[in-house]
Amino acid sequence: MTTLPPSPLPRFPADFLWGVSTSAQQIEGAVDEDGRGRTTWDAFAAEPGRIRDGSDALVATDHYHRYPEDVALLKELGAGAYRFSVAWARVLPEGAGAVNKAGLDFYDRLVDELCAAGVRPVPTLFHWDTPLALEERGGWLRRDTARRFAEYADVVAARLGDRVDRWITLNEPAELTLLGYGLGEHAPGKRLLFDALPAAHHQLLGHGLAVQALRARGADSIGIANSHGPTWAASGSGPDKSAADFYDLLLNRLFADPLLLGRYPDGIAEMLPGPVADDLDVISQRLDWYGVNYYQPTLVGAPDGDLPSDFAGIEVPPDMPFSVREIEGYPRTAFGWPVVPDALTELLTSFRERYGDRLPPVVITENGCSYDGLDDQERITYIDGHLRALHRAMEAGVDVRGYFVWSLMDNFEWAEGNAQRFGLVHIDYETLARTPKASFHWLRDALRGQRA
Ligand code: IFM
Repeated sequence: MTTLPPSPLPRFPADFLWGVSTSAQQIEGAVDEDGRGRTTWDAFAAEPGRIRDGSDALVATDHYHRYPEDVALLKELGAGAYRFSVAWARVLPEGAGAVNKAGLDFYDRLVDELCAAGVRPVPTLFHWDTPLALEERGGWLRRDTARRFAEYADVVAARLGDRVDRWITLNEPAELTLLGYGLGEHAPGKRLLFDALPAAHHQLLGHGLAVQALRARGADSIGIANSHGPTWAASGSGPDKSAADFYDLLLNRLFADPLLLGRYPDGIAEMLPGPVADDLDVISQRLDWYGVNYYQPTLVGAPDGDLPSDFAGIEVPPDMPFSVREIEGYPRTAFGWPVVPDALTELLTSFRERYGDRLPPVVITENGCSYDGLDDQERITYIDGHLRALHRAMEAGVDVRGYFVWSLMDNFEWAEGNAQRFGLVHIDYETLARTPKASFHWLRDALRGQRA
């Protein structure tokens, strides 16, 4: 069933970290078990019309109960590492205060199982599932949430730090800011447009405070998973170029500049709640590595009412100073996202140019695609193409240390529900049976080839 692409992959360094990723809300289920608190996504998914296919994440893939089977799949795949996320509300049901021992016990068991299978655990502390109790007090719009996040990081590190040596603080603060607080298409469903910016700053501050907390517990390999992609101007015209620059600022620089340069792009700091200068010292602490989630480039032009304008399938309000255009001439995933491996090389080499020595070693913390079916040849072509593109970036001098596929298994794809399937392993949502797809077998063989 597996059709290998024409030539073997180029060889990556022997110590390159090969992994796959998931997140708690998207796979765990068991939302009312063992004292877990409610999350913003529990509440959001329960609102009629929020999830495109009407599904929810109450059971998801039932990973909470089936994690031994999932770890066995990781072992069979030959993954060197597994990036999962810890659900804050399982550990601290109210987001702060009393620790739920049973919640921590789950991650303890998972980490033990991974270590026994020879798979390195790489936890992400926050992957969008804000405890509802904190959201009701203002969530990431409020500075206090950053402090609570650092306290939570300390609790998790105290319990897992003896077996975990690589940590990720946040996943994609850009998407939570834009989609969750800016456009209201994700939880917590707020449509604040540019008034969402404090949520970006407080997540970054939470990241910095969590780095301090983790280091105080002895962690020495800490990163963040930021989503980035090249922004292409729709034409060489001044208005299109300015619109593309603005979009690049929102998606890329707003989140990378404060972390890597210790400053916000011009004009942004004035729009943020203070004390921003002091916060920037915390935010820009040295990172051991920088996680990049890459999916696609974006073609951006000046606002134009006659052109289709969306962001990842979401309509962009007409008052935005840019319009997102269709990228023609490339294959598309089931989600409609253009498949452009070369843009990964472009992204990484442009980051190297922009940030120079301030850019720590890079790890691709997510890359993947949605396609249907078990014989997913398109996913094989996608991963193969992106690995070759990654290798070209390394040959061009970018220091890349690892690559994680999104995702180990099909899962709850946020506002899309169960309809978009990103997994190497197929989930039957009726029976919860796991079936490795052709891409799983292909990757297993490719990883064997790298180890040979
Ligand atoms: O499923 C998401 C993940 O949670 C964050 N990064 C993008 C993936 C695909 O949309």
